[in-house]
Amino acid sequence: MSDHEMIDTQLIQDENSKIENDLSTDYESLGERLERHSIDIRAITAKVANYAVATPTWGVGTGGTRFARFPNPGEPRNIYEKIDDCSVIYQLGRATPTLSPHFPWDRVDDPAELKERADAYGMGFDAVNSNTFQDQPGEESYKYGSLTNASASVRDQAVAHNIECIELGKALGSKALTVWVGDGTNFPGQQDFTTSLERYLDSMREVYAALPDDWQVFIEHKLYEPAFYSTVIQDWGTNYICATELGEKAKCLVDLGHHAPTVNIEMIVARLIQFNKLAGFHFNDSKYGDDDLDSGSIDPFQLFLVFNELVAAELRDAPGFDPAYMLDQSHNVTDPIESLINSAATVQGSYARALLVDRSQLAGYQQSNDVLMAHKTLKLAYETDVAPIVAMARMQAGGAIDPVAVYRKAGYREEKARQRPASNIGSSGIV
Ligand code: LRH
Ligand code: MN
Repeated sequence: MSDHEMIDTQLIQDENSKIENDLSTDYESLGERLERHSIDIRAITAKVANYAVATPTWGVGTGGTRFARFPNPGEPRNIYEKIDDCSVIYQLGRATPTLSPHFPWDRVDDPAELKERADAYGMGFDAVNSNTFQDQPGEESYKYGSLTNASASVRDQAVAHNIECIELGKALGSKALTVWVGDGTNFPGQQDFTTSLERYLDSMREVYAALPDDWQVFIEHKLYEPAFYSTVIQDWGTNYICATELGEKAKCLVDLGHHAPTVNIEMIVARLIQFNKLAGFHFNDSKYGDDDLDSGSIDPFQLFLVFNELVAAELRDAPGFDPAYMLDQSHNVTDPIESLINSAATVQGSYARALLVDRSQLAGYQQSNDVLMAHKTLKLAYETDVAPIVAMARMQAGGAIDPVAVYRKAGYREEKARQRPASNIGSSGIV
């Protein structure tokens, strides 16, 4: 085992050899079935193998709510241990070669050290995330907002933080900054809607001006929380207006949990693609609010319908279509590593299913208003068990056919529990 692999590669090979024949049998029989629909399973597998989603560094710690957080044993205590844990997700699942860091949670004196640590695992950095939703010692408070705060000095502080994140991201090789602000109000009358958005745009124009030429800024909208009456960037419409106002380097990031339960998110995705403003995604799932549950765990059909729009855009080579894919989940009751391995595979599976849609047949039924057959064409792809494709892509990339089983067999969590003494039991909050 080299010092750059946390799981013994021999163990992965040994465990794969026990189930490889079953996988080949399942894969070949699925291949025959797809061939009857003139679909080449190997072409689909190659596309799935190239599909990547970033892990959130804040996702490998145990998540919590405002009521409590119940830390797992062997929690990562700093960004270096978080990168180690993310490398296990990549080594076993082979779908997550990049990390999305969050500052100041992941701030270190020399960001080059972080790059070195990730490089050693063959990993890189996706978008960096700023944080003007928590106060820092010795700084002005964001209690009444950050980029939209009535106080110019607080707004300047928030702008400076975002520019610092760009500098940290440059040192990591990142090419994008994600800006989510919790700014909003809890009472009607607390702030003027128009003034708040004007302040937001003025602040973001300064952040935008600091972007290197080859960078982008991802604006993340959210319906509510921490504000409970109004949120300045509350929906995709406001997000789109701001991204358009700022310029072509500004695009709209869709966090699946940031919409009211009944919202048609796949249609929002289609709109943002049509107008070349789709930045990418924070994948997770939810039933009520921003629950940050595992992707596809509550509404896998919605995730498939989102990928149906993405694959349609990919196949028609939609102008400027190059979304960033990231997970953004909070793991309150599972082992975060297991959840992230599983969620990355679930997202890959949604992509695989969307690739199986017979698009010329679908277009024909849509043109002839054969409603039922149009819907059945989508459902046929959705109801196809693509697990053999995702597992084959994983195995061929050197990963584990059954990554969670190998993770457990390796005893990684137990080993980390020995190495990493438990910290801050009983605290609350998402991280
Ligand atoms: C806000 C959000 C945002 C992150 C935070 C951890 O709810 O989705 O993307 O900064 O979670
Ligand atoms: Mn998010």
